[in-house]
Amino acid sequence: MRPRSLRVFDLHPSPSDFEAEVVAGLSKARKELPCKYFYDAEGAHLFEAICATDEYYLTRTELAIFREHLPRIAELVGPRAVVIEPGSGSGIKTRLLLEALRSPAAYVLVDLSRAQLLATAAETAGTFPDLEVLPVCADYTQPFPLPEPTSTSGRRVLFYPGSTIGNFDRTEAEAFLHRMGERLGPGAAIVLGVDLKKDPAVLHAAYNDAAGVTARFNKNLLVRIAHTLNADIPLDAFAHYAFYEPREGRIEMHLVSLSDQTLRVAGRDFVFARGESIWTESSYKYTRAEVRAIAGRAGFTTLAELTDAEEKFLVTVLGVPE
Ligand code: AVJ
Repeated sequence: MRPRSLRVFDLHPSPSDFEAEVVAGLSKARKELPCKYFYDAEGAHLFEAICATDEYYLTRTELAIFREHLPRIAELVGPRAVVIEPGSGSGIKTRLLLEALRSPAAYVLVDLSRAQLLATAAETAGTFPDLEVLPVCADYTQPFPLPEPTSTSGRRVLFYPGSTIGNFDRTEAEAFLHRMGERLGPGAAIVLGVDLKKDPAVLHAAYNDAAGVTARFNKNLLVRIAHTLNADIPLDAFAHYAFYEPREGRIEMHLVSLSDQTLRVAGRDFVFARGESIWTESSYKYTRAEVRAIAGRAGFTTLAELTDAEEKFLVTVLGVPE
């Protein structure tokens, strides 16, 4: 098969953004790093490995919900949909959705990593010859262009699975949904995957798998900084530390310095005391009622709430009123 040429809408996110954000994060009194930078090639690979661990129930549970309820989702979305996916990951869930929909018109995928974006775009175009594939290389937490399909199309549907929304705090999550609703316009839909509040021991285990894959995923951020920002970081000088904070309803993931040490990153010195942490990620958990409330305040109506028997994970379909 001749590969179709794909036009990329490129906002050119650059390595200097990474450097500036790392320097800014490590300069704070409470050091932090943006979790969107976990996903270089190695990080994306480690994330796939996390999804396969026994402890990380999220991916497997969400996939089971999709497998069971896709006909319902497809019915709500309707024919000739334009599927928009911010942060296109490995693409398994997207493939399932595209297969279930009735003659989807276009697939707009938005990702920071150009290599992963192009790989997923090419693969999807190969699998769905009638689909217009429109890759956008951008940081989707910032304003990004929404390319229009050339063919006639139906509903716009934002596909945001995996509980990725959990990386926003609650205020940001609502603001993000609100922005997307305005952007997508009346009649649009969102298929949103959200991890639900549950026994903290289950949550704790999901971010502290016995094989240490999550620890490697977390530390890979330091590896990435060491490689791309010319830093010398002794990896065994930091510990992976993740815990559930029930009042905030979130997993916090940290890298904790095991000694007094100074890291030289991008020509600057960052001083760490023993026990000091870099906050690398939050994963907020919700109740069904909280999701409904946030969606409502963001201007959506809830069209469907799909969950597993144990209510571990929620897939909700939201609509922008016409
Ligand atoms: C991809 C952001 C949904 O927060 O559960 C997995 C990333 N971090 N293990 C999550 C992650 C640690 C994941 N998200």
